[in-house]
Amino acid sequence: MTAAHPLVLAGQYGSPYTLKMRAVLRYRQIPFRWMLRDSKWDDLPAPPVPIIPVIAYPDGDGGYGDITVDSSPQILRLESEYTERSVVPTDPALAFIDMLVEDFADEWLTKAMYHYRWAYQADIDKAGKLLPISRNLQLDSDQGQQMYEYITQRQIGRRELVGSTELNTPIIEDSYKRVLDLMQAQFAVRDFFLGDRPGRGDFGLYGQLTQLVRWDPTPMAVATDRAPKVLNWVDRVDDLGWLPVDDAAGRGWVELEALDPATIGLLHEIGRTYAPFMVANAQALQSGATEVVCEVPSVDGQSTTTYRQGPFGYQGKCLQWLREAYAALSNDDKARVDATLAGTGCEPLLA
Ligand SMILES: N[C@@H](CCC(=O)N[C@@H](CS)C(=O)NCC(=O)O)C(=O)O
Repeated sequence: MTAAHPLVLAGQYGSPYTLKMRAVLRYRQIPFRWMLRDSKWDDLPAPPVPIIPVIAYPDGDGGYGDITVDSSPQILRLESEYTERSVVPTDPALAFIDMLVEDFADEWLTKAMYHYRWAYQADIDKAGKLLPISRNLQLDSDQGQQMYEYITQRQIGRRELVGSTELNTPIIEDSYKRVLDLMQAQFAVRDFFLGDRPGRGDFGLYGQLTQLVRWDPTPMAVATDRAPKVLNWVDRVDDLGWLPVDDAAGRGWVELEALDPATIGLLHEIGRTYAPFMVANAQALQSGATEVVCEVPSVDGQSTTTYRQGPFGYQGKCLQWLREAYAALSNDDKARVDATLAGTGCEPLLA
């Protein structure tokens, strides 16, 4: 693939997964052409599922070949095609932890992103005004108002689907604040969670945080007050094409047995929130229950709060992929992952 005929990344500025993939491509120095999805420049064939981001591969004949969606498989495909500046740690056990962090960001932290955007009036207003313009800068004010009504009503109506309800609000918002605190603490030690170079998990967190700390006013104010380093980190990760990386095997990654305290703290946060939710979700899908119900412990472990939402099929698949990745590890690496996750609350994910 040449710079003259590169990949196309199609998405939107208000989409966490789009900006996640743009940051991966930039960091990896992989040439790509940016395309605003659903704009007048968008000439892509329909993807397999109508979501963003879309990565389109050239067919070698001036047209489009493979049309892909879903950021984690997109990252893995790029790993198989380009070797330099990999985002997957060379140690398979550390790579598993990285996958877990990415999935937490994509499947749990995204609840905070959706919640803050569509639960608070200032955030609803901003998104309702800006999202339609991203597709068409020539939109007139009548069309803008119509789109505002359409988008805000549709998105607010979907809040419950991802668990953004009154009951779950303290759980979702506390988890967001906890992630901010852990990141603020981590950046006192180093720039990323698993080393001096970014992994999949960092890009997953970055994607959600582009919206939370840099776009939506309510969570941005929380972050500015609580974790200013996270705002600056998001600015940095937006384009890490300049970051020097030593590609010799294993260079730049931490030892699994010597994770930083805030990284361990993040694993505890994953075990406190995402783990009970993902396990209960898989059980609900299996039993055909209409509701996922789980208990989420408080950060100090002194009490629990009930979390409820409808079952989510895609997140059932995510847990299955995680379990398959664990099963594919050697016995020695499984034991190292087990030792790392012992006491974090993540254990039921692998049971
Ligand atoms: N698991 C997917 C999630 C992608 C996703 O949910 N994209 C959202 C926007 S950020 C979307 O396209 N939603 C449907 C829509 O906007 O119509 C990934 O990692 O890429």
